[in-house]
Amino acid sequence: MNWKTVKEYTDITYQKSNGVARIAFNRPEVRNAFRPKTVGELFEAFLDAREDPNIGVVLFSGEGPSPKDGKYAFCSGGDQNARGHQGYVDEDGTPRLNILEVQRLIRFMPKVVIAVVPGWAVGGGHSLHVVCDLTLASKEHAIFKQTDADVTSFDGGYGSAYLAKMVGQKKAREIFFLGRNYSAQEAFEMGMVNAVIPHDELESTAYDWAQEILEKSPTSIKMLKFAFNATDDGMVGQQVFAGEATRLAYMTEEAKEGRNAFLEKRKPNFKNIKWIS
Ligand code: 1HA
Repeated sequence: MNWKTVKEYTDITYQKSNGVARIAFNRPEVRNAFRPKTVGELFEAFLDAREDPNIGVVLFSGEGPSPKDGKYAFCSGGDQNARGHQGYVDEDGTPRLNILEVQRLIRFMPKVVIAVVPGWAVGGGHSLHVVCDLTLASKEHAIFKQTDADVTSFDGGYGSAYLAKMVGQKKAREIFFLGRNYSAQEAFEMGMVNAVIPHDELESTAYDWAQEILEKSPTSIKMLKFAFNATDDGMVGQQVFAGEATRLAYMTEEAKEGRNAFLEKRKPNFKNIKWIS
């Protein structure tokens, strides 16, 4: 791993190495809770990773441990100190729920996003790991917990409904209705974690998984991600998948003929194109 910092941020770290981007919360003293500034930085970094044609996998993690008590966290959700009357508020005074935009960016980016969970994944932080394509968790320190019903801030979208697709309705309801702690092993057995990794090997294992994915065909990975999503994403899922189908169609001779005919102000000639079944 030869991480190069892409840009210095206040609330996150953002690095790249050999086809992999690594984006991590960097507020370990509050268990990596996010405020609007954090979310703005996340959005910018994820957008950059999405647009970079050399990046195929994003590792999403949390820096740590906390300088206060040595504990690790992926993310503890919205910073309750920044929570105002209508949402999370920064210096500009505008109340925001903009973490949902980051969720959508992760969900719809044509690249694999892996949640690398070194410690607490709680509330809106739990929902973020749910929306990622894969989750790798620290054997010793990862703890999964849903506090939404404790703080009256409920994720009725991917955080709950998509979680239920993952672990089943009964288990998802237990997670939200009781708000208990679950170890990495328990989360693995429920089906919401792909692998439980010794803490010291978590980052290198995540990097290895990313490299393995990068050996695959990028178009296949992209189409598969959108195919897996489509069934749960309704018309938007269809739109995203269909957009990529259109891109593939653009590469055909008939698409070039259609475009050229328009530009040359003539009728298109599709006579030589075969109707392949
Ligand atoms: O659900 C949504 C949304 C839904 C729809 C649309 C938008 C949404 C946006 C956000 C959210 C949410 O994220 S709601 C859920 C908000 N988060 C929480 O309810 C979790 C609150 N934290 C905890 O339950 C615990 O801190 C913990 C289980 C993560 C860790 O416990 P631990 O190890 O005992 O540490 P603790 O002592 O509690 O915390 C360490 C420090 O971090 C404390 O500060 P200190 O006393 O050292 O000054 C603590 O206050 C701070 N901290 C932890 N989590 C947060 C936090 N400060 C602000 N906000 C936090 N979320």
